[in-house]
Amino acid sequence: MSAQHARLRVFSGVQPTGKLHLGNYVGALDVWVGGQDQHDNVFCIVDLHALTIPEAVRPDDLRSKVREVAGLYVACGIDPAASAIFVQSRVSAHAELAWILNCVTPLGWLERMTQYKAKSAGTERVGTGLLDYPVLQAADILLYDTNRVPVGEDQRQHMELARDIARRFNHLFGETFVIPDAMIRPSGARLMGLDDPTIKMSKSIGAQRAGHAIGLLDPPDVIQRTIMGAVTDPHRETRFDHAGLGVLNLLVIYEALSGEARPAIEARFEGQGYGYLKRTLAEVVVERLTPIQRRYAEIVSNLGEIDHILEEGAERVRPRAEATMDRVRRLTGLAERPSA
Ligand code: AQP
Repeated sequence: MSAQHARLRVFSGVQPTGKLHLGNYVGALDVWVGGQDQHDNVFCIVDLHALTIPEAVRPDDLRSKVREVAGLYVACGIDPAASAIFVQSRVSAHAELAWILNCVTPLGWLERMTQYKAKSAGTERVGTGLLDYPVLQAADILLYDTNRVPVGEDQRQHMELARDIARRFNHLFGETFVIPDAMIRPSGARLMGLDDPTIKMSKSIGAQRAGHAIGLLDPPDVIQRTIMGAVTDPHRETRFDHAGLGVLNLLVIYEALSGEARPAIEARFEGQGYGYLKRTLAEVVVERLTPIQRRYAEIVSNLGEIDHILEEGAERVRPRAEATMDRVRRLTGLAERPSA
């Protein structure tokens, strides 16, 4: 049976690819920080996932991105004393469990994943890793008896899959895995591109198009320019239920960062024009990101400290991962049963 722990176990991760953006912050990091004191936290930098599009991988960039993401975790408020922060590939149980879960996952389940369909569309050669990505993600989560997974809306389908895989394994081999729940904030779990509010703010598109995303490390003038250039519409509608997609996105970002209630936000921006909304939002974003950027600069001035945090985090989680693997190996016949 799964290990019991008094506080809910939370697991989540970010890929060390591209520039982390405001969507990653609002949809994920800020939620992690908000629940940090109540939960038993495991936060991973999922570098094995970054290999799923190998053409995009530059080995030196990957190494430095891992440290950048770790630095941003801490700068955003993840306390390494309260939460384990580690790199996925340093705990080999992730890859081992992914293989075993592959063997219980029907191919059709993976082919249905919308992210796989979107990322493989129009691509001549698709790596098996891209199809298999959600199984590795399920392994990441299930390895730690995770109860809650704080993620953005785009991960909802992968979370359902992780639950299905856990149930199927439990059915085939006996109760092993805790069935995890996604933790998705009611508003702000899917920030949209500022240059195109019909698509989600994304790292890969942000790398190709200035004006798409707000990077967590963007200087204030870039943040202001990006927000002032955001796509809106010819109306002057700033009510959440009536606004066009672009304006709604700005209102949702404002709501997530200001913490103000919707009626107060609507009253603040009513009849003011979009220029005022954008200027006010830019101020709020800069105000939130400036201290994060300051802390980040301090943290990365000591890369040895970041490496230490990551090593210590891996040491903390390895025994938990091994305990799960022990159960899995015994139940599947890969190891001896416990002696009676
Ligand atoms: N636009 C978003 N709004 C809210 N949450 C978001 N997340 C991603 N985009 C948004 C959440 O951030 C966490 C870490 O993201 P990731 O690195 O695993 O996800 P990602 O999908 O690779 O990020 P990108 O920027 O969108 O990459 P590409 O360009 O490859 O598609 C996750 O919890 C995610 O839900």
